[in-house]
Amino acid sequence: MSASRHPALLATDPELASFVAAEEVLQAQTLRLIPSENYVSAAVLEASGTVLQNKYSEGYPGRRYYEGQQNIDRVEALAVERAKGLFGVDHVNVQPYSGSPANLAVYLAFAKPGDTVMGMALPMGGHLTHGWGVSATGSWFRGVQYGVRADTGLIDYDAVRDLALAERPKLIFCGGTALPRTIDFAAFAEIAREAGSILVADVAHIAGLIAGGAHPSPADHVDVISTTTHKTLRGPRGAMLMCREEHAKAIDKAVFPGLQGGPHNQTTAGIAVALHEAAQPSFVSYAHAVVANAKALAAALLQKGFDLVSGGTDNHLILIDLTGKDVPGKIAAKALDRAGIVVNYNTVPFDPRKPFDPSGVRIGTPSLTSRGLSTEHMPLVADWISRAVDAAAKGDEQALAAIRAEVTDLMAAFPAPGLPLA
Ligand code: DSN
Repeated sequence: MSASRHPALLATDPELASFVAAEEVLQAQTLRLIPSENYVSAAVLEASGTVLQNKYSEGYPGRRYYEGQQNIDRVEALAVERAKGLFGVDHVNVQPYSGSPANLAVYLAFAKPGDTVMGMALPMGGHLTHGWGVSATGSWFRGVQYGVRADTGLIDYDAVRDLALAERPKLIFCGGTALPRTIDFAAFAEIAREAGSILVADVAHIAGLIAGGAHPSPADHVDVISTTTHKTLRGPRGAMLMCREEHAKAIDKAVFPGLQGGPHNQTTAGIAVALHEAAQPSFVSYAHAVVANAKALAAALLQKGFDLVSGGTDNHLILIDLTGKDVPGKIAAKALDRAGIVVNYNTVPFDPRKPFDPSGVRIGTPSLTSRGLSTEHMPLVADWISRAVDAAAKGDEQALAAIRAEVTDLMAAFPAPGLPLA
């Protein structure tokens, strides 16, 4: 593998080109289990690196503040139409730069500083932008937070309802970043209706599963759907806001001119391609395979004696609670990395440890499924994880190196989309 895949970059800036080439090798040779990551196709990569990069186009198709938008308008309109068809929604804005700005635009559209907003607590599996204290959303707004039950690890919808009725928040967010179970959008909708709140489904993690029919859709239940485009949806790093027609103006105005300037047109093009790919029958198979792999991996990990938050998974994500293994999440994650298995350390609900050194490890199956690994490989993946955690406990670097060699071997047999062959 060499940097000659990018000859102009290599000629102009060999140092930077060498970093990119090294990243290509790393992504090709490792088992990537971070549930918010994926491999985009070569087509998405190409679309994201086009001359659309050269354009400014503040405004929306047909209503721009710059001339020369003949082609840009068509690109953005195509992305919007594809998203509307795929997710069954009235209105889509494809301009948010990423998930956090998309969520901030929702606040701008519906709330005023100081208003009460409600979301899942970050350590319980929520997201920073759902009103958590260290985020602007938690300091400019009054965040009240719900969590999961200690005995089941599942969202306690009665407690969510009690909190919503007591606080009457302007906004309620459902969804998060470490939720291994199906979100009951209908239950949240009923609660939001009773509380008089705008309901926002942040489906960043599961958008691809929804598109592929492997997770229920929030489209009929919520006011706004917020999503990134680069996780299970397998597009470039960007975001979309989707809503019913009645909220279209408020959302568009909040994104531009409320929060952002010119959209990143090269990203919009990549999103359009990813949406086209996600509308194909093969993506339905992909989404279901992601879930099947996650369930098979969870079952294999349970057999190896791991504790999983909520006892398993319904989606693409597994949260391993390492409390019983006496290896904290960070030490395990770093050892797994040395073994060629890339994960992130994560808090578990009611974690006695601090977020920068928590008790859990978060894993997921979107990337390995994109490479074609199937349920038959999941016992081997669980075995590697188990051996690496044991090796971490013993400080056995040789064992980690041996796992890394096995991982590299298997990955060579499953080329990654968008990457050169190792
Ligand atoms: N950083 C993303 C994740 O890893 O889940 C959420 O924003």
